[in-house]
Order: sequence, then structure tokens, then C-alpha cells
Amino acid sequence: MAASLDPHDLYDVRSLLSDEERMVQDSVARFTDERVLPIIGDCFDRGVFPADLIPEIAGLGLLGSSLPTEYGGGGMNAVSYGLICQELERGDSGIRSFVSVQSSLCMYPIFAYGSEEQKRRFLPDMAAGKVIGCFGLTEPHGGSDPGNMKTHARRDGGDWILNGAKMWITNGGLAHIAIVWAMTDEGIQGFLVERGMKGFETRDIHRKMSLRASVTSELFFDHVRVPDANRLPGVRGLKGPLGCLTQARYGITWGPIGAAIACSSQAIDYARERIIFGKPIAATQAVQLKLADMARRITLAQLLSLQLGRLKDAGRMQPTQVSLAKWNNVRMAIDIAREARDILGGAGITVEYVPIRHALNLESVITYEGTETVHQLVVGREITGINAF
Ligand code: TGC
Ligand code: FAD
Repeated sequence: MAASLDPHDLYDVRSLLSDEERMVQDSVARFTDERVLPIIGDCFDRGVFPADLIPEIAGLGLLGSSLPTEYGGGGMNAVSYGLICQELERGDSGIRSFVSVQSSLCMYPIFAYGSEEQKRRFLPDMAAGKVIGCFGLTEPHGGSDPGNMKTHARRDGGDWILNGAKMWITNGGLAHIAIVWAMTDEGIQGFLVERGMKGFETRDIHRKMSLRASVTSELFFDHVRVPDANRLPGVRGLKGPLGCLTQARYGITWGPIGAAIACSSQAIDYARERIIFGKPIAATQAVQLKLADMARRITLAQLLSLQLGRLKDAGRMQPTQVSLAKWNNVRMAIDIAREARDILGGAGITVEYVPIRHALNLESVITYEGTETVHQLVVGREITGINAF
């Protein structure tokens, strides 16, 4: 009989990785197993982000992992970044969110659009986890259409005066700096707003039922005076923030694979042991069908993200391809988390088991970084040539 297959890697996708990529995956997997999984159910329950893990996350080189080493980055390729996201989200979407925001939404724009002085001033400390960033694009009146931005900045001598508000901002309450996108007379521009600047306040959002082990905040700007040296000089227009989103969304195509593996793994173990009507529920056709379908969908998502990563590393990845994978992979994971929750019966509603936590977290993941509908419409626009937004 042939050797049995890995139930979470039926197509041996791991054999398509380089030694270095496998090493990155293994070291982050160890961190998740040893440091995240023992505490995360409790953090979720209490609604607390485990900030004491930040130095270890930084020590593993997970902040700015794809940026060049001269700025403190890890110099890793896109597939490695994807594997980092996958293994972190196997622990919790909130931990992956923390890393996505710091790496793709804060360090990336400083690297891609910042001045040399900004890069030297901020990036090494951000890679070390000493300076935490947040990314302010969404506003209270509607996030899907960020071009309709009310936050604005006007020139005042050598400075800018910033007014407005941002909503649903990951890491907001933790952040030392906020990358804030604002409308100006010269189009949308990005500003590095530092905590302590007069008129800049943050307020954490509570009573969340999702991403409870993550900080989500509102940002307020009341005549904040920002020096021109804190403006990102390298980009103007909506393509600035959307270019950052492409980086983060790419990582998010991988993350939910980890969440799905965590849920299906627990569902398989539970179904083999749970005896109902005199036999394990895994021995029923209905439950096997569900488990087989999970394996099928995880396998497809793994192949999709790996090919996307190879395209990104070859400099050929297109935003529409990212939209298709974000839509497919988050939908795959949320369906699997809900199905796994069902297989666990009543036990599935407690945080003693992982599916309910992942299912609730994925309610945010399917909404942020572009809702599922937004990504479907991006793909629709690509294949019809008609903008339906
Ligand atoms: P549109 O006319 O399509 O584009 C305007 C300009 O931007 C360029 N562009 C992109 N560039 C890079 N990457 C992309 N994905 C891009 N999409 C568009 C485009 O070429 C154009 O450039 P130019 O030079 O011609 O000016 O813009 P639109 O107004 O029609 O909007 C399109 C739409 C709806 C897809 C866009 O607004 C959108 O993606 N909306 C969703 C907003 C969103 O995703 N917000 C996320 C906020 S951040 C967040 O959620 C973080 S959660 C983090 C965590 O905790 O992990
Ligand atoms: P809306 O834009 O009001 O959408 C409401 C509904 O309308 C959705 O179902 C949407 O799909 C649908 N819809 C919109 N337009 C159309 C259309 N043309 N056709 C059909 N349906 C449509 N933002 C940041 O800037 N930075 C962050 O760090 C950040 N972190 C977040 C963390 C969490 C936990 C959450 C929940 C959100 C976060 N966001 C962040 C905000 C997130 O990006 C937005 O919630 C998201 O873009 C959707 O915006 P909205 O909530 O205003 O919904």
C-alpha cells in the first residue's frame, strides 16, 4: 500500500517549497505551537492582544520580512511571507493581522513611498518591534469606497494641518505612528502622524465579537500640525493606499489556510473519537463528506496561494489575481470553520476548541482589506471590462 498522505497537504505542496521556505515555515509553526496556542483562547476570551509576544515576533524576523536587510528587513521572498501569515493565522487571525499591518501596511509604504530619511528613521525600529504602526484608510461613512475620503490636509507654511477621523484601525491604540491617508489639493497623500502630536487621539473599539485578540481603534485628527518631512513624497492618489493593500491582501490569501487547517484538524480528531449511534461520527458518510470537502478546498487554496506567491516573486502578480485568491481563500476558511464548529456539536461553541474563534475572526477577515463583494466585483470588472461599483 502506498504511504499515507498528509491530511493537511494532500498534494505535497510542501515539496514545492525551497529549503529556506520550509525552514521559515517550521520556525513560525514552532512559535505558534509553543507561544500562541497555549494562551490565545484565553486572550480571545478576555479581549486582549498578547503584546508581550511582540519582541519574539520581531526576534524571529517576522516584521518587514520581505524588506531589504539594510533597513532591518528580513530579505525574504513573497512565498516565505505567505508561509509566515499561514502559520501565524493557524494560531489566530489577530496575530497575523498584527504582522500584516506592521509589515505590509506600515513598513511597506515607508519603504516604497518614503524619503531616505524616513526609511532610516523608522524602518529599523519597526522591524525590531520598538515602533508599532497602524494604517488609517477607512472612514466612518464607508470603507469600500476610500476614494470618497473626508479626512483632509491643507498646507500651512512648511507644515500640513490634518483634520478628520478613521475607523476600524488595527493596532491603532498600540501604535507609535499612524500612516494616514488624507485628501489634499494635490490628491490623496500619505502622512506619518506620530503619537503625541497635538490634536491626534485614538480610542479603542470594544464589544467586538471578532478579532478579540487584536486591538481595533478609531483615530481622530483635530487640526494636527504635521511637518512636510512626515509626508510620504513618493506617491499621490488612491493608488498609494491601494498599492499597500495589494501587499497585505496577498498575505491574507495565505493566512486563512492556516485557520482552515487548524479547524479541519480538530474536526478530524473529534470525529474519529466521538461515538454516536454506536460508532464514531467519522464513520458516517455525511461527516466524511464534510471532512473530504474541507481537504479539497484547503488543497485548492494552497495551490492558488503558492502560484500567486511565485508570480509575485517573479514580479508578475496582478491585483485582480490577489482579489480572486483573497475571495476564494477567506470564503474557504470561513465555511470550513463553521462546518468544523458543527461537527464538534455543543463543544464547538466554546473557546476550548478552535473553530468558533476562527469562524468569528474570519467574519472580520472576509470584510477587511476589501469585502468579499468588492473582490468579486474586481474580478467581474477584469473579465467584462465594465466597472460595476
Ligand atoms: P480605481 O479607479 O480602480 O483605482 C484608482 C487607482 O489605483 C490603482 N489601483 C491599484 N493599485 C494597486 N493595487 C490595487 N489593488 C489597485 N487597485 C486600483 C488604479 O490603477 C488607479 O491608478 P491610477 O494611476 O489610474 O490613478 O479605484 P476605484 O475608486 O474604482 O476603487 C476600486 C476599489 C473599490 C476596488 C477600491 O476602492 C477598493 O479596493 N476598495 C476596498 C477598500 C479596502 O480594501 N479597504 C481596506 C482598508 S485597510 C484594512 O482593511 C486593513 S485590515 C488589516 C488587518 O488587520 O490585517
Ligand atoms: P461598507 O463599505 O459600508 O460596506 C457595507 C456592505 O456594502 C458590504 O457588504 C459591502 O460588500 C457592500 N457594498 C459596498 N459597495 C458595494 C457595491 N458597489 N455593490 C455591492 N455591495 C457593496 N481599515 C483600515 O483602514 N485600516 C485597518 O487597519 C483596518 N482594520 C480593520 C480591522 C477590523 C477588525 C475590521 C472589521 C475592519 C478593519 N478595517 C480597517 C476596515 C475595513 O477595511 C472595512 O470595514 C471594509 O473595507 C468595509 O468597509 P465598511 O465597514 O465601511 O463597509
